[in-house]
Amino acid sequence: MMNLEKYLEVKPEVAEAIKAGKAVVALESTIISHGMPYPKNVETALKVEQIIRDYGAVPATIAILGGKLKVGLSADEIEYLGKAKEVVKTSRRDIPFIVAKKLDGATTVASTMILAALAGIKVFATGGIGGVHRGAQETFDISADLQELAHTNVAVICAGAKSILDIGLTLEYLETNGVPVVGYGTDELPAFYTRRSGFGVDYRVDTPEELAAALKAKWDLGLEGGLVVANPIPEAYEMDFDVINEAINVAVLEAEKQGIKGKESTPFLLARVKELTGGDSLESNIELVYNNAKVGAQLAVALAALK
Ligand code: PSU
Ligand code: MN
Repeated sequence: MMNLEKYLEVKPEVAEAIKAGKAVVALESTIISHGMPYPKNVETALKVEQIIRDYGAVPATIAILGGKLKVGLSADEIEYLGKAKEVVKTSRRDIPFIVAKKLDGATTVASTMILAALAGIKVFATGGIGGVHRGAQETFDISADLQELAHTNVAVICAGAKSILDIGLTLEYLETNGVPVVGYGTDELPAFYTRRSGFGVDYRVDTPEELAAALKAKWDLGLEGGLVVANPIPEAYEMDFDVINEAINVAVLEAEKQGIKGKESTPFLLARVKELTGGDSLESNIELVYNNAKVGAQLAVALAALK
């Protein structure tokens, strides 16, 4: 690609690891700026990086700072992102404008995948992906994350699909776009706060090595696109199915009444669900991200061993 250095700044530790074929895990920043409140967001982001190191991989938190595409942030930069008020939630369509205007952008799953792929990172761990929203038949609210998964070669480890989404339609959309949905140690798709959703996954894997072998085959064969690894929240942190779904139902109705749409929709729902559960959902959210960081690091290590 032409003149990539003009735009892209890869942290030296991350660049060296990529060059040496070592395990690297990408992390997103919308979860920091729009997904969790300060200071929990910063604490969580730093601990996620530590977990990835503990499991033998190098973390690369991704964001846009002053228009620079940053792959790998310092602790100070993470703190800055967690506090700053003017950080723009940045998906694929926003990248050119955030860059040209030299603004700060927090990357979503879609844009984190794009920057990870530009830098040569294959594994990305987060909490939840965007998807087909409830009522999308009317609103057309389908996250750009799903199209990115269709085209960009990065595996995304998440805790399944949140029921702020229409889980069934999200799975249909992924199927149409050739994106495998894999259960990590489960035959059932987890629903973020809960280990169960009532929906099955396409494939179950029980080890990072199995997953790495499938990814290698996918990309060796030129089957472009990503893969969703759905890793259930640890039992100890699981929420009560009815409590969380009641909160989500209330939040979805409020969003509809208040006419919340477009990119505001997901952050609104996340914040309301947190309020309605008295903060319980935030604790669960943090724990499932840690669990995904661990599996992400294990997968990155297994993939590196295959090369
Ligand atoms: N789901 C979560 N937490 C999050 C997000 C989703 O549980 O922080 C964020 C991710 O960055 C995801 C984005 O990529 O929301 C999706 O937003 P949208 O639906 O506007 O595409
Ligand atoms: Mn949307």
